[in-house]
Amino acid sequence: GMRRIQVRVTGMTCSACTASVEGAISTLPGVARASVSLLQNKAHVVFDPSLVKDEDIRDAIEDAGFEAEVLP
Ligand code: 9UX
Repeated sequence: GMRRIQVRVTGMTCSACTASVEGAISTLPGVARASVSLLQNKAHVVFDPSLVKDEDIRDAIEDAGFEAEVLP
């Protein structure tokens, strides 16, 4: 089945930042949906855990230049 997580994302200051985080997550295999809130400093991601792991999502956000922490 699909897994959904929330990720705390810090360092986003404008809507282009949120777009770039969404883009970075969306290109990963197995990601069905990625939405990022600038006001909440959070990403919601729905994905197939057989294709991509929590850590891969965190790493993609960090590679895009932001700090990321998967929330419990
Ligand atoms: Mo504009 Mo958001 O440079 O970093 S994309 S503030």
